[in-house]
Amino acid sequence: MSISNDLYPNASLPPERKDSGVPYVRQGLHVESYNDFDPLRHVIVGIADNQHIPEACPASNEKIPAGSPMRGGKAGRRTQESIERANECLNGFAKILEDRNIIVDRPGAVDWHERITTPDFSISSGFGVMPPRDCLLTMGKSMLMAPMSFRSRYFEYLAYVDLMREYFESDPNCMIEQAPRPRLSDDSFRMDYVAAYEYLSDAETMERSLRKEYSTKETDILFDAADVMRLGKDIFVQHGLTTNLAGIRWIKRKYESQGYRVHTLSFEDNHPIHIDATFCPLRPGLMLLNPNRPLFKGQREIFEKNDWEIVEAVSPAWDNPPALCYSSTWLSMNTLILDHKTVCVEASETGQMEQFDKLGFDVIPVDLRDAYAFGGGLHCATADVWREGTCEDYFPNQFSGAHSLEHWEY
Ligand code: DAV
Repeated sequence: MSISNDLYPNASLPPERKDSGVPYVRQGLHVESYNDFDPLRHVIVGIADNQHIPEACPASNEKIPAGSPMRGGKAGRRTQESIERANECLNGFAKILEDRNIIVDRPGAVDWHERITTPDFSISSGFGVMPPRDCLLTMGKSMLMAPMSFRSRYFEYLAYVDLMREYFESDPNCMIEQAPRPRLSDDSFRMDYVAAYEYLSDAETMERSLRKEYSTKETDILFDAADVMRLGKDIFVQHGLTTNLAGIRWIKRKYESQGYRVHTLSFEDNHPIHIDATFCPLRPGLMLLNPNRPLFKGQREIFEKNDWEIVEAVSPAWDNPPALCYSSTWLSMNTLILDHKTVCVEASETGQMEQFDKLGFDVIPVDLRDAYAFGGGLHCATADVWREGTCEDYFPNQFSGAHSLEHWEY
């Protein structure tokens, strides 16, 4: 169906195509990235256009605080005013990157207002495409569209299909891929857990999380791309409410055959969702850890045995996230690293900026807080297309144990 440009003023237009439908080559386009810190050359920055708050679904329920209007009470289009303000932030961020000669693409337009119905479920609307990081996993010269575990995000990959088609035509060495599609039927979730969640205390949800029991079961192969942390040859995947063990096993089987080594990571966190406000690589040899979400026992070892330093992030500047926001205040540590000594940090996070300064980074403040509610921070709002650099071995000292999948199998 054709979509009014008025509703999607910031979306990229479909690429110019030959009569056959083949997109014209974009000269010089290059797809390649192995980590989050090598020099950034080309990136996708999300948009807030026509974003909706969908009805709660089994997977999102676990993340949305009990009593929040986002449980369904507020389902519908976000206010025009909040959409415009979020776009002002996102467009400002894109401009900062472009001024540094980084190529910026934006997602395409998809009608998020439409009800989503599959043979297995139905939900009031889609979500939007502010956080491309959740959906797109760039692994070397391939870009993979993740399965996703929120029902409202089932079709989110559609916003990237035209871009991916253009990348595929323009870089003869790149590959575009789609992970297995999940069903997300009621059988994919622990529905009793979903129902009980409303009434559980923080201590009870923590206990369940430590037992590694989440709303998502092992029925589908599930992962969000933002649960995957790329460090050259070594890939660390967080097991939590958006990524299950089948998802990790799929990632392992797919990428280990290409020479990567895939490890699991778990943190003491009530509702682990996406690793990028929990454990973030800053440059080779340096990690930033959320002090409220310690690593599970034994999981520091691989970092320590390979001379990586783990520093704890300072407290966020805010006591609460903005209204109607899915994420925690720890978006303070969700930054975009431009190279080994330059980092974009949200402009109100003064403590976090100071910490980066002390760690030897040049800090670029970026006004983004008013876009947080649309899907996250600076890292969430971007997806790598190209970073310079090659696939390095940062962990030559390998050992089996706490990071292997077998450790967590049940
Ligand atoms: O701390 O709420 C946010 C990550 C969003 N991608 C959090 C996790």
